[in-house]
Amino acid sequence: MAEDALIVIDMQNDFCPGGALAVEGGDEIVPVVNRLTEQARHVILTQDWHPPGHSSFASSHPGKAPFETITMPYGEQTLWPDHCVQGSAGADFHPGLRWTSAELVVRKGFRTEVDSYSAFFENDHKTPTGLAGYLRERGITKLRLCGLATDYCVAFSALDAVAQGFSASVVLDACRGIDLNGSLAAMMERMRQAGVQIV
Ligand code: VGL
Ligand code: ZN
Repeated sequence: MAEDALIVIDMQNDFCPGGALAVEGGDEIVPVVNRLTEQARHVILTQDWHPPGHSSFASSHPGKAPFETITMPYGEQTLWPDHCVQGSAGADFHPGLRWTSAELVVRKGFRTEVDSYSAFFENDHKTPTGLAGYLRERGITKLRLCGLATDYCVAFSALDAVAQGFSASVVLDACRGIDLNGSLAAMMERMRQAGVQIV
């Protein structure tokens, strides 16, 4: 039987106001996400989980500042402030998030040399997280996505979901974006073109 799941992306302290890579209004969506979680049959969370000195941190590249771009062996990479360091309070889920019912937490970005926005593949678009196989084995075919940030981890997860043959809808009320150099409009358009439903 076809099953559906809610994928809650990176609802972590560092992406909320006061955090290292705060997304405006990131904390406002917590009650909305909690409501979706209550309604969902299956709940899966992702957790951005970087080792200290991760290659996506501007601090790992002398002379570079956060939000600049560098070329990595796998392509362009935006540099970020140090965030979601493994085991730090910033990497914890927002304290108001109700995630007891979650069946799986997918950690990503834990390899020093490659960043990972998507819940499915790292930014080399080759290294899988294992999520697609997990969902297939469990007969889950329909995904709803929410969380932070709309134009990075949520969008890349939704794009990979449809590319992997899942149906994907993004619940915009339960997302907030970073919007770096027009990234929000650009990623919304890419999602629409790819067949991601925006609700
Ligand atoms: C994210 C930038 C860096 C996200 C994660 O969750 O959207 N963005 N790491
Ligand atoms: Zn990150």
